[in-house]
Amino acid sequence: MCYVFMMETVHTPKPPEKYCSAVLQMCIPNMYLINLLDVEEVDKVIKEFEDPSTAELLNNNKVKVSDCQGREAKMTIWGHPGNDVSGMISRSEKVAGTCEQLLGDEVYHYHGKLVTKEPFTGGAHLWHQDYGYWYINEILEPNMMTVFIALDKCEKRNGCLQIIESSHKCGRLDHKLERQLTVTDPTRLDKIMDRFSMKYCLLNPGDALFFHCNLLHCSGQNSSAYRRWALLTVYNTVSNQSCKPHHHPQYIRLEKVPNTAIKSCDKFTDFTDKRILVPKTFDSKQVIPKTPA
Ligand SMILES: O=C(O)CCC(=O)C(=O)O
Repeated sequence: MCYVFMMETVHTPKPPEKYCSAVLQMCIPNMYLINLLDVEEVDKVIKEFEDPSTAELLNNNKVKVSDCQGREAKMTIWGHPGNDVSGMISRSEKVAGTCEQLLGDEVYHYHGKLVTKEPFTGGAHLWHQDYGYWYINEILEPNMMTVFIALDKCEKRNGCLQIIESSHKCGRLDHKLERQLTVTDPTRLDKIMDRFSMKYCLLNPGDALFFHCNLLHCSGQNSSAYRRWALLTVYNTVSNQSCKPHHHPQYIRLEKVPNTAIKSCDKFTDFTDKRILVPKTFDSKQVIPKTPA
């Protein structure tokens, strides 16, 4: 496994040593983790999401939001990692354990999602900081992060992630609601773009980007013939629970698993424990019944 820190371009075969959150915020602008998942692991999670019963469940619960460019951004969101293959990824040492090291505190699973951009129709995600959303949920500190895991090749033509390097150093920016999308104040965004560089995150399946919740990011539409799916998994720190109950879970101890649990997991259709967010109501308490194996 090879870690590449953008900017510093440090290649190291080992997971990073302990980083405190100040280091994450100030010194590690963005981090690519190349080959987070190997081919077998990627195939397993894709097999899970393409399984007809899982696909139906995911499709029936897709959150669809206008991208203000004539299409919709689509994703299925769940609260808990669960015991299926994707849950093992979110609970694994190489994902959750790395976030714990980077954030310098015990982490819990804040939510996970499958973001789907289908060929020719995939919608865009406008410029935002994830903390732009989570601030509204009354989470007081930006001590949170997202792991973006490419399940398909991510290229410019199919709407890869774009980031503004080091933009998390600007702190939390004002966001406004564009239909249902939370987007960064455009005047401030222009100024940030004059000073910081924008990068396209060109990723192979299994590559991942670990990024701070104040890092500005977006992604374009998919007008190509190539699907772009990504698994995103989000962590909050235990001392940073939200002040108000909302559609994402409060602290529940994350039962981490060894990395080998991804390959040994044989649960492809069991979403019982994941608590899928029901889009219309945003009522994550609704329990989706177990789908037949
Ligand atoms: O998957 C993408 O292209 C971006 C998703 C994203 O930024 C989000 O869900 O907050």
